[in-house]
Amino acid sequence: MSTADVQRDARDTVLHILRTEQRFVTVTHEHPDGDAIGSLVAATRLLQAMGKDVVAVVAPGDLPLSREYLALATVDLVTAIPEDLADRTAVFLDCGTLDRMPVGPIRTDAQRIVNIDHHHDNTRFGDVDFVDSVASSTVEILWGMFHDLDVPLDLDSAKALYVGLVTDTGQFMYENTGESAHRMAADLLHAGVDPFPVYRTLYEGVPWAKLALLGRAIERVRREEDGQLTFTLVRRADYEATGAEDTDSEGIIDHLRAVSGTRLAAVAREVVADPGDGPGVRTKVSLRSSGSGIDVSAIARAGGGGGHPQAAGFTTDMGEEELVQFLRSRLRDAR
Ligand SMILES: [Mn+2]
Repeated sequence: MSTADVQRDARDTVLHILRTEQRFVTVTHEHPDGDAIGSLVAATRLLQAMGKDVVAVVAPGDLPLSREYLALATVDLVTAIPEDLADRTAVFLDCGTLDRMPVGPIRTDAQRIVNIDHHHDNTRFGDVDFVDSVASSTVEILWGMFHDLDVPLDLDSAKALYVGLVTDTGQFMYENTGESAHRMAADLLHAGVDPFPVYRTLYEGVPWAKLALLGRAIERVRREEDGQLTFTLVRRADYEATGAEDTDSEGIIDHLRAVSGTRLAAVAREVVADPGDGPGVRTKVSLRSSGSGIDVSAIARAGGGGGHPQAAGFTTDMGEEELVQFLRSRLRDAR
């Protein structure tokens, strides 16, 4: 079978399961971004509209949602795993690997796993995997499913889909933005989404602490390999000094990526390790390519993570110097 046939088969199988099964649990990846929350909420609403019994589960550490996404919580997001998990189909959304889904028992104890995602390096961990790496976002796949399943788009679902679309396409600026993403946007506006308030909520109303954190990160930028690598490290001390939260580091990388000459942008930020990983601080590294042909997901995989060719990340115990040397050598190899 051709890849297109395999894709169509997987899609049909997923649609069949969504139509015929009655009980579901929906989940997404840890530290959910706009596409993760958007696809979780939209998938839950889609199933509810079809009369299904569906429980949307998030990790305790992921509630409350960050400020930008609070308005999307138009379904109950719970941290308790349903007791009848063994009778429920788990729908994983926007999860490239099982490791990214923090609610352990759902990986092992659900009746079956349906994996809906757009990461090209998705590990295909599901009983059914619908991975469409051409889609800009997981919400774009779900948008298609509303149409395939003849479920009318209500305003709250459209808003959830829109937030996922806007965030995963970098406001329609990344390379994953195609005709389909714009058609989807038009359809969501037709369903009643008002883009300006969404933009305001996502990108304005910026807490001062976030801008102060950006200032410290920019001050510490390093330009390596003749400016082809633009790197910064956000330390715990920066969060403490500014009063910023972990999620306030989002967006710093776009400033680095935009610098002339940059082929690889990297933001490392120190995070307090999960209790299960022992005491101490680990470093999360986000990578972006400037569209210059570097596959940053390959670099991320070499560091133990994953992602998309243009946007990826990994978590490491490397210190700053070791990390910069790692990125420099990977950048040289990518030439
Ligand atoms: Mn995504």
